[in-house]
Amino acid sequence: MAPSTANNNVTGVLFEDDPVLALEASLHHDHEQISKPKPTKEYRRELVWRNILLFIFLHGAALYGAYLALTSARLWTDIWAFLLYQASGLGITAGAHRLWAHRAYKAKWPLRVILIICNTMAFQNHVFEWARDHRVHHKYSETNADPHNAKRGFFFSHVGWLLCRKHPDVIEKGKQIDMSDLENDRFIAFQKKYYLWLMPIFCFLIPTSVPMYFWGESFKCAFFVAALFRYTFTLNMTWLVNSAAHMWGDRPYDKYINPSENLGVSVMALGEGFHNYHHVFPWDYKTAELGDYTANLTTAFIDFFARLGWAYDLKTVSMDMIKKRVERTGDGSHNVWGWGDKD
Ligand code: ST9
Ligand code: ZN
Ligand code: ZN
Repeated sequence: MAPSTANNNVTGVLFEDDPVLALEASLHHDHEQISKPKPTKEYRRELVWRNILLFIFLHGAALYGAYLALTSARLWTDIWAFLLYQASGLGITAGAHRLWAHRAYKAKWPLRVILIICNTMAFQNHVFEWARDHRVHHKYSETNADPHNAKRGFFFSHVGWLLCRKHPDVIEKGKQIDMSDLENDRFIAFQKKYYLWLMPIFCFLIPTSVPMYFWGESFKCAFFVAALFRYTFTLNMTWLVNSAAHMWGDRPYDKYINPSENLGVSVMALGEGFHNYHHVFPWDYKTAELGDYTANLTTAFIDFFARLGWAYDLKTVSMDMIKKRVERTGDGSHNVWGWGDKD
């Protein structure tokens, strides 16, 4: 199915049925005002030692897993770990992010089942929590209400935000986000209800059991390589979007915001590093201007299912609209068709 440009009107009524797009539209012209974090006197960072210890253990175990992957694991175990990284990554990018958080396209139930399984394999909290945090991130980007506010530094936006209590503004503003679409989604409700059962099965048990059962891998190699190393690696590739892609790269669409075009992050995060574009046009199912697949496996994945008819109503942005925005707020680095070249 051909991508539709029907929802590309930032100021029009076309967003009426989409809270996320409506929010983005209303924020579009107020970004500078919003992006200045106001210091809140009462806030004191409170560390969560349980998480700190768990993440230290996890990263230690992942390093050991990386060592085993290079020295004693079977080749098939390494391939299996790589495939799980891609599949669980798609559960985040095509699932939690583009489908559920942004509603950038629609998916028929078999695709939603695939995505919810892949998403559970990624263990990045259930989709409802992930999407709510992400909607707050877009609406209040780089303010105290942004869960991983990049103005608090690389470490905080990468992982630090998972190691301390949230700023009260995140919770206060988050409660005002319309989540009714996901509250009424039976797949999301099912995953949320049974997450503490489903997550260990899909993130750790199945990834460990398959290599042991099908090609006689040892428990040690299967668990440390395909479960712990693969999980931790995928987490870090995801977190790079919040840290690196909010700091380093060009800003061809809006030089007044920090999210940037970071090709390295895009390759590793399956197409999610074109972050300047994404923050300006969050409803585009490609999360990038171009439909190029080389650094955007997620777009290839969605296009494949669109051909099957399982993904439909793919939203994009018209060339004219992009061009106007590039000329108005871009940093001059946009050189596709020479648009960004300033006299
Ligand atoms: C993980 C998530 O890693 C990663 C997300 C990355 C996002 C990236 C986005 C970039 C774009 C996409 C790119 C994808 C690339 C993928 C590439 C793949 C290759 N609004 O949470 P609590 C309420 S997860 C409204 O305990 P604390 C909440 O409902 C890793 N309300 O806050 C609750 O209310 P009630 C694994 C909110 O105590 C109350 O507040 N998971 C909101 O401050 C308390 O909630 C973990 O490590 C909101 N936004 O604790 C778990 N938020 O009581 C980590 C909360 O009424 N999390 N509420 O139910 C935690 O342990 C805790 O959340 C905490 C904060 C310690 C961080
Ligand atoms: Zn962002
Ligand atoms: Zn987003």
